Amino acid sequence: MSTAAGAKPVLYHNDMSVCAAKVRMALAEKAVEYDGVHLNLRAGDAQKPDYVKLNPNQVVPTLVHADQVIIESNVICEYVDDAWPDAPLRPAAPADRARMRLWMRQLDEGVHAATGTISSCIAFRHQHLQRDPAELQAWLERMTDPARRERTRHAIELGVDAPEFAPAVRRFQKLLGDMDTALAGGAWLAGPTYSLADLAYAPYMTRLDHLGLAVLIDARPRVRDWAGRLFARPAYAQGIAAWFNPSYLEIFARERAAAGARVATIIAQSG
Ligand SMILES: N[C@@H](CCC(=O)N[C@@H](CS)C(=O)NCC(=O)O)C(=O)O
Repeated sequence: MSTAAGAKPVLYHNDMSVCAAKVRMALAEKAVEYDGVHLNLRAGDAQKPDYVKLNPNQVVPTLVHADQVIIESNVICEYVDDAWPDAPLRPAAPADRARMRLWMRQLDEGVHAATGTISSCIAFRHQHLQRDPAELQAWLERMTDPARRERTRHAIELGVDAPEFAPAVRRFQKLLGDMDTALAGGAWLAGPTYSLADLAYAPYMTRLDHLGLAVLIDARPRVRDWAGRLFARPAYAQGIAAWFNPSYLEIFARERAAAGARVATIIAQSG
């Protein structure tokens, strides 16, 4: 299949990165073969000069295909759909396609940052706290985005007491409420057809589950049913579930009960 679009692509990614998982699922939907370069984010691989030349934002994923470097997971997903057009992942109807883009855009406009916050506050902080403090400090200093540096620092130092934690949980409450409304009007987020909008949210729904926030999904039968259909796709197994890192699953399992109690309080308070 990959030969249809010429050269075999190279994906710079990370097993547990939600943005990278999204792109792996898109590639799996298209049965595109690729060479993967796995980055160890905790070791600062995304900050190394050779990688920064490809991705100046110091993040995964990056797709290199036919000498072209494509960054930003949503952009990469659309690129994949353009470069391997069989089995389209974008709706044909213009209004559905516009809705698809609005869903994807929300990820860039707050939902991804909220995911980083809840992931770091509940789980990833425990990985960071085991690092050499000077090395951790240097890693934070090298982050080019000051907002990301600030919220990461708070998450590591304060956990679920970080000022960003409750707003991040509330952002997910709003998101899932909006999903519930959308799914009342069609089987998939952008309308009657499965699209990049659905695929893009698959790793985020998984992260909620891993972090003990599945209650937000389970409280909404339409969202629960949609997530079930999403998780049942072979591309989900191939692009996402196959990459679960056992050491991360162990941290999620250890930390999510305490976090669940805090989340329940935040949900109760926001009524
Ligand atoms: N807007 C970017 C966000 C990418 C992003 O934040 N990636 C995270 C992993 S999900 C990352 O690489 N973080 C770098 C690090 O933790 O060092 C995209 O959609 O590609």
